[in-house]
Amino acid sequence: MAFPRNVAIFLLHLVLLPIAFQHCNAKGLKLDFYKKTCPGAEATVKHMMTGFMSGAPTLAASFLRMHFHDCFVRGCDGSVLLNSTRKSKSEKDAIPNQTLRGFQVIDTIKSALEKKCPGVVSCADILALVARDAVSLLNGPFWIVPLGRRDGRVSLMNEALANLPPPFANITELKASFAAKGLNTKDLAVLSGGHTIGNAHCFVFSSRLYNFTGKGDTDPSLDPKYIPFLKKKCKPEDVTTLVEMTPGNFKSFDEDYYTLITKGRGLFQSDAALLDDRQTRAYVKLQATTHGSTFFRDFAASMVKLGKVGVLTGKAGEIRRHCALVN
Ligand code: HEM
Ligand SMILES: *[C@@H]1O[C@H](CO)[C@@H](O)[C@H](O)[C@H]1NC(C)=O
Ligand SMILES: *[C@@H]1O[C@H](CO)[C@@H](O)[C@H](O)[C@H]1NC(C)=O
Ligand SMILES: *[C@@H]1O[C@H](CO)[C@@H](O)[C@H](O)[C@H]1NC(C)=O
Ligand SMILES: CC(=O)N[C@H]1CO[C@H](CO)[C@@H](O)[C@@H]1O
Repeated sequence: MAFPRNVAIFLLHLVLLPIAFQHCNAKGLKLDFYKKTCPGAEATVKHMMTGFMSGAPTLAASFLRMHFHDCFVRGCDGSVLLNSTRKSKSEKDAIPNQTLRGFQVIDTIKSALEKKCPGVVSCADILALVARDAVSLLNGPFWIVPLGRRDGRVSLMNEALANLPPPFANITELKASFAAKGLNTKDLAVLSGGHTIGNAHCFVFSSRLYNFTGKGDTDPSLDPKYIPFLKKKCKPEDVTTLVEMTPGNFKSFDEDYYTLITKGRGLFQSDAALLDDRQTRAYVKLQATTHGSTFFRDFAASMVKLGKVGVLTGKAGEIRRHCALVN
């Protein structure tokens, strides 16, 4: 008697599971999510971003990185924007986040949208739009952002440390870190190209210059001709100086990141590591030798994928009134 019933349940699962998964994949995000509830929301973000970017163009890089950090910790749920409370330290207080900038800009855009349509547009969606606008305003690619993310209520410092790959990660660790978010090896090669804009602090990579294996040595994978340039900028104990990711060109979104990597001039070990895997190396070489023939298209596609990682939709989470505080 039990046998056919188990079989029936098993078969039911076979039929229902793929449907459930399809639903999960779509995640309930939609292209015109705010069309009725907050028309013009996207245009407002774009308009305000254009203003902010003309005053402080270096913030663009921080917004792109912020969206990445948001999505890798608890999914793209705005958790990176929450302040610590008396009881618990939030993601903002984790080491990788100490260098994020521009939170006030997000708060300003949020208050404008709250005036326009209170309690409707999530902080997680604002961040996804701001990252897109930041890249396209630096003459990078444009992509359509599926919307409808809701905001999480939890943000934990230790989860940021556990989920964000460190700059000294090797290729195996990087691939595993991306795979854990449903992103493949190509996404890793493509999204690492985000390092075509912005700056890094000397302390992030200075061990590669001064003490790579604890013997006062340099990283052999770093172009020896590049080392004097970096040493001149970064003294051993420097904790404040910024170095351009792609010197001379860090404000333009283009394929020069890949060209530098082929020359052994990636700033972090995680950048150089892209040469240690057949697939990522092939991607780096392709973009370097074809002036980024597919980079923009690929970046747009991988950003849309990144923006869907672990999103809250429907009735999950909330729409925060202030991006730094849960309701
Ligand atoms: C693959 C693993 C990655 C590692 C290990 C990594 C690590 C880092 C580190 C350590 C910094 C320097 C922060 C500082 O010193 O201020 C940085 C900067 C940056 N990262 Fe990444 N990152 C990774 C992937 C990504 C991805 C996927 C994106 C976006 C698509 C991204 C975008 C950026 C940007 C734009 C900056 C410059 C930020 C600024 O100028 O303020 N990174 N990254
Ligand atoms: C969040 O924290 C920042 C930095 O500590 C502070 O400037 C800001 O006022 C806080 N925001 C809120 C809404 O409490
Ligand atoms: C990468 O790092 C992990 C852990 O730190 C180590 O076990 C592994 O051997 C390394 N892989 C490579 C390819 O270097
Ligand atoms: C280099 O690293 C080793 C091991 O971590 C440490 O003992 C040594 O003091 C470092 N040297 C310098 C010059 O920082
Ligand atoms: C932007 C931000 O909130 N940065 C914080 C990162 O963490 C340190 C302490 O660990 C804080 O002092 C910063 O304010």
